[in-house]
Amino acid sequence: MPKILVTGAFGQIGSELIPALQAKHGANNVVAFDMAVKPNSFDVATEQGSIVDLGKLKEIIVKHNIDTVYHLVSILSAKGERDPNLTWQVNMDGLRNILNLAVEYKLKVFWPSSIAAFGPTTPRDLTPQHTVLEPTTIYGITKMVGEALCHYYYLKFGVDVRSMRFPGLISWKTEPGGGTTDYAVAMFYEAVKGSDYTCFVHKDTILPMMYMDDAIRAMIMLMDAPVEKIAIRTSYNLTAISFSAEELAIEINKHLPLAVKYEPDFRQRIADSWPQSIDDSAARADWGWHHEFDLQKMATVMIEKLKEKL
Ligand code: VAH
Repeated sequence: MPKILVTGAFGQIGSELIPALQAKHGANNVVAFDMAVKPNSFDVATEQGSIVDLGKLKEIIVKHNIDTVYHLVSILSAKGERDPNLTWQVNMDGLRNILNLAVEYKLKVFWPSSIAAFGPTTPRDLTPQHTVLEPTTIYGITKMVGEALCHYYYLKFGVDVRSMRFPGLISWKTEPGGGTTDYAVAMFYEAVKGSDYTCFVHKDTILPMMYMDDAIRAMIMLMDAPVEKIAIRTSYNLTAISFSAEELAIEINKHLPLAVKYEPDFRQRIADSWPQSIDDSAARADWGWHHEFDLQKMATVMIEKLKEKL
């Protein structure tokens, strides 16, 4: 059984990845690492600290005999624009710490990149696996450089680091924080609360999105794939569904009344710099990726789950 460390454990992805890893590998084989205090809803061994604290990370890896890391800590795109230096420090120094520890302790690493690694000069429709990476947000820059760094550590030190470029992730358990794609989650929350919603991107804004269950399955599939199937060591394109903000509002309206006003702010420019749809045929061919949630199925489950939660 692997002994797994999840960093950024109580964020949007971590809070769903932890129970999935515990179910697969045993509750005691997963250790959570986060700056935040463990929420009561989690039953998992927890270490609190900062991702830039190399000494602390080392201590945890030795103490728990860690051999696998899902490194999820990240400041997202919108929040990142408020403090580019901090974003660089957390996203880049954090990743470099994990990669250096991977060399020292022979760790297998998962690290999420994002479609934010792309920029306005990237082809926006069916964005190819190998294409222009000229991101215009600091978050996107940390993803672009992070991909190159993962590739480098694989080539130079043989680190088994695996990565995928996530689209916007939609989930009900823990809200995202500070991302540009957060509007898609917020729309569901407001609909279930019976409130109106003011959307910070234009109604015609189309972005690639994915339901969290698909994202969790993708991470576990990628990490389980035999090593010879992993041909890409920068980061795999990955996608599920693309829809506009208005198409999402219409879909939610089939279940619940929701009045949406569109008042684009600085996040519009970020959204406009990203692809609208992604070619993820390499992930499908190399390790069998396929998505299960389309817009209808995702909307139905999101509303059902949020009704229970709220
Ligand atoms: C963000 N959710 O909005 C992230 C994501 C594709 C976007 O990486 O910043």
